[in-house]
Amino acid sequence: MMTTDIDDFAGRLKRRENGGMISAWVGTPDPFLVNHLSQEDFDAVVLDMQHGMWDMTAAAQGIALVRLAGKPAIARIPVGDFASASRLLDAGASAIIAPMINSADDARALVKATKYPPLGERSWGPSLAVNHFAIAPEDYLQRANSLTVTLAMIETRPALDAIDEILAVDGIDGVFIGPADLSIALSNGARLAPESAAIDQALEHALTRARAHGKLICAFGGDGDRAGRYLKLGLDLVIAGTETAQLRFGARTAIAAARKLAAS
Ligand code: 3PY
Ligand code: MG
Repeated sequence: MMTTDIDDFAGRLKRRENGGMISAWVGTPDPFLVNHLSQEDFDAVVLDMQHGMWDMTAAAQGIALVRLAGKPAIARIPVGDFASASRLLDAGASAIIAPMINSADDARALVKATKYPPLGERSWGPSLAVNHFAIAPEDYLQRANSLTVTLAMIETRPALDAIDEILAVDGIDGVFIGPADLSIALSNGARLAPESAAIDQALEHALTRARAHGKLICAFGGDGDRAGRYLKLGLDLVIAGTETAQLRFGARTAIAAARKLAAS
């Protein structure tokens, strides 16, 4: 059976091909925007349904367009919305990022929705996924647990304290660090400081623990520099800013270049 880059997403992540992956991150619920970003040299595209405004129909269309570009689509679900995790996998998502997973119980609830037995209780109905993966339903059933990746977000104190228990849950493929929420939690609400020494320390600890469990570690980086530092540290998949940050950075850079040339 032929294996595409999308089918082998989990394997490519585990092998840390190309020094780790860089994914786009899109909150604006527009499949056409996803179509444009998918043409850039990203390894994957995240649709953010937690803080972005995606509904299920638009997300399913977005997933299709990412896949059309030959790349894996990842969806971040709203907090505790595990039912949507199953639906997004049914629509062909290659990975689910679940925010605020603070305990082994949270992690087990996530696995229940994202993995078929014996790992979980994902309900059968991969209507679009079987088309996207182009395999027979029986093959999809056998392979889905390893074709798709379940990532638990670590972004609170209880999550950091329970990171070993979370990583030990069968069916959790790895953790995804949320530096913004984690910085708010660690400062008890005093600061939004995703690029601080406290976050670096937490990240290094999480990296050590993830490796001890043989699992993946990913993180949100606010820009390219941050993403580069995370990759250098050894993370498996990183974000290099939101689509709106990248759009506005591009606009500012173009305006500044035009003004500079005009004034010279
Ligand atoms: C965080 O940094 O808290 C995130 O959830 C990344 O978007
Ligand atoms: Mg967060």
